[in-house]
Amino acid sequence: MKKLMMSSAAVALIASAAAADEVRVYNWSDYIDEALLEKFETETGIDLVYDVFDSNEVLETKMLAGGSGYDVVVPSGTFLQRQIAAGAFQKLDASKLPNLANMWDTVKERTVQYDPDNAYSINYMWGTTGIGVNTGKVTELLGEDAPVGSLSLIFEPSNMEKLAECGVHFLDAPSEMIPAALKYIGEDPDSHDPDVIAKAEAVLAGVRPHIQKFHSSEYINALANGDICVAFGWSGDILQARDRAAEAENGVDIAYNAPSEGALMWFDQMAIPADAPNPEAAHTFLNFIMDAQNMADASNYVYYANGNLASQPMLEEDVIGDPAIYPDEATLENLYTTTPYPAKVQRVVTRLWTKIKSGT
Ligand code: SPD
Repeated sequence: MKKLMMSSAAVALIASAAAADEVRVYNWSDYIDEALLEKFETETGIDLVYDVFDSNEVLETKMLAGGSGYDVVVPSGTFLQRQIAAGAFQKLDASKLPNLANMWDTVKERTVQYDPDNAYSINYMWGTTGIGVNTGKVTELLGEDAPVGSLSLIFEPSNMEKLAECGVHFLDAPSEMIPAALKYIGEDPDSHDPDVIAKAEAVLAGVRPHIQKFHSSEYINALANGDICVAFGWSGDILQARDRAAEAENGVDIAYNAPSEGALMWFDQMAIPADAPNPEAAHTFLNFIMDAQNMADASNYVYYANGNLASQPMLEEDVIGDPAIYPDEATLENLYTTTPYPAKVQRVVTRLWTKIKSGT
């Protein structure tokens, strides 16, 4: 058998030829219609490798370590801000993104707080963090007056003690759960003061025995199948659970509520890692996603709002007309945003979260 010997220059040439035909995307799970991924490959001839995650913390570890091998990733704004500061991303080349013209100033004006001038990122979708309930089961256990739209449903031990019978999931996301616990006790959800953050520990510890699981994606099917009755999770995911249950005709009725005390509003931003193997194809992917029809198809499928104004005429009425997805002015006023924890505070948060999860 003949052995093929290649110079390192030849190996590099072959590797770059492969990269020219491939784009590697790392996005949140349950966040796109797979038909769009096929459409991208057909329209552009570029092979798409599409991997998913369900945690900003997991994505951040990869971004800060470098060498992820991804061309496009989708951190939420607060995490993006910290990663830009660490040099994890490259600036976008607007000349390769004609569909930037489709983007919505109202969202761009909000995302500049994380990415000044929106120089490194484009909004993919945005939403809120709130309460998903199986209406029938929660009413059965807590009565008609169950506080389904209040954080007291999940942070008041006497409620949680009863709900434990039918199953409660919390996000495995300290950057979401700590602000919510602080909001519940009237503290600033964006506090970076370790003494204030410690107060969230008491709230979370008080209900810890009644939480079945900390997980950031399993709750969609668990709610839809009736395996759990409450999840504190992301708006569109809970609305997807509602639809999966309706399609299954299993008698499970799921509803989403942004907490009346105030809900976290977040923005998931598409960005190109500084060391992306194929930035050219990354720009092609971003421009494809920003097409108005493509973005409308994505939102119609996953029930999240997007930052693309031109897509709005193509949105289904149960998306653009649902204030849980496109909040009205009154709801908007009751939403808060957060800023990245500095490294020292992040360590406090990580320790607290490990302790809460382990239940010690
Ligand atoms: N299944 C898609 C979920 C997207 C959630 N984005 C995370 C927001 C974090 N603040």
